[in-house]
Amino acid sequence: MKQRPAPAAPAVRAAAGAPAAPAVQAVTALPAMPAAPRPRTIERRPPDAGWLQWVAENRLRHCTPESMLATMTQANLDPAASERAIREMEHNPGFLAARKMQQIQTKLESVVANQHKVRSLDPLFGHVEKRSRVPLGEFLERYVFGSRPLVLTDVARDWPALKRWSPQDLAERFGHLDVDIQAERSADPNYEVNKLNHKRTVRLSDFVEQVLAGGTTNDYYLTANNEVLRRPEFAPILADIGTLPDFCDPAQLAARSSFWFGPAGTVTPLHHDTLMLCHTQIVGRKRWRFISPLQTPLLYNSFEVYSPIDIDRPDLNRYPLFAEANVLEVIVEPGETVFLPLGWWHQVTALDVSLSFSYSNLAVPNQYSFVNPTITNW
Ligand SMILES: O=C(O)CCC(=O)C(=O)O
Repeated sequence: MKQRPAPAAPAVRAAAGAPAAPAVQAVTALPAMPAAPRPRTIERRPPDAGWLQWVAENRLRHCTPESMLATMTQANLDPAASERAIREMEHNPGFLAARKMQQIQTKLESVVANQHKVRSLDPLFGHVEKRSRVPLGEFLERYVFGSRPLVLTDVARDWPALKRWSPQDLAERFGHLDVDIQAERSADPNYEVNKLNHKRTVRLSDFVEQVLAGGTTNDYYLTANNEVLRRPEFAPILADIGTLPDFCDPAQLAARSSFWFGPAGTVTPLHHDTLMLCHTQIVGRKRWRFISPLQTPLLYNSFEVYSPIDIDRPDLNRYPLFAEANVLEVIVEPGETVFLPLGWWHQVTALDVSLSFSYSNLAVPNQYSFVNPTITNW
């Protein structure tokens, strides 16, 4: 705002006929005064297109007209125009179409919620089983087709990787090679969604040193996106993988496996994959948290395969439905293998410096397409 100049000081004069007044010294220069604050006129704008969409969305979320009007008035919108916009929305053809589609979505949500209710009657629901020697037929029936996460304790027991792999071994055998890691994650709450911005190419020996010296942190992580196993220089890593479980196709291992390495404290945020996979812990432990795909409506998935919820610090004011989610939890030890059934949401935290290996070469159909939302301004 432009400052108005302070008004000039009036000249001081003695009134005619009045008793002589004591000599008054004329004030010639007063210090400049800031302009007096003018009473603020609040501009009451009518709701624009963005606000009309806001009205429609919040009405669909069952907000009351009164609460919406209060928010709009607080945001300095014209109360009469806001009240009219809220009232007229009830008859807007676009809004009425959205209401129809919402009914279909609500029906589907009630169908999956009921499926979840029945599944959670299983006395073993809520618990991630750890098992060895699971016969192929039972594995397929109970865990793959039955969609239950599982930890297999024996399938990797004889892998050379378990004896050989360590950060030092990585540095000795592959330290001269460059790898893509994710870095500077701590400064970005959306580091996984923005993973391409965090991609850095580093010398593996330097990264091993950083992990060993850096202590517990989520700042850097060599994740599945590194694609190192597609490079011939890293073939010895695959040679350390022993016999695969009988439900896997060994011919597809090189094309469908990934390697993970990072410090204690890495967190892979809540997301779902679009295929089933196994994830074998070679060094260190990880905490896996799982949520059934049947509870997807509680996870506010509005962008690709991600949920905005951090299971460690859920913001229940913003995401109240999450309070109803059943979170299954298991700590996976070196030598153990997680089986991740299709579509299960998971958040994974490394409890130690960790090396692990994941593979999706299941010998059953394992390519699924999910229709993902891409709403960035939810
Ligand atoms: O180990 C991790 O940090 C994440 C693992 C994961 O999300 C996966 O294998 O799909």
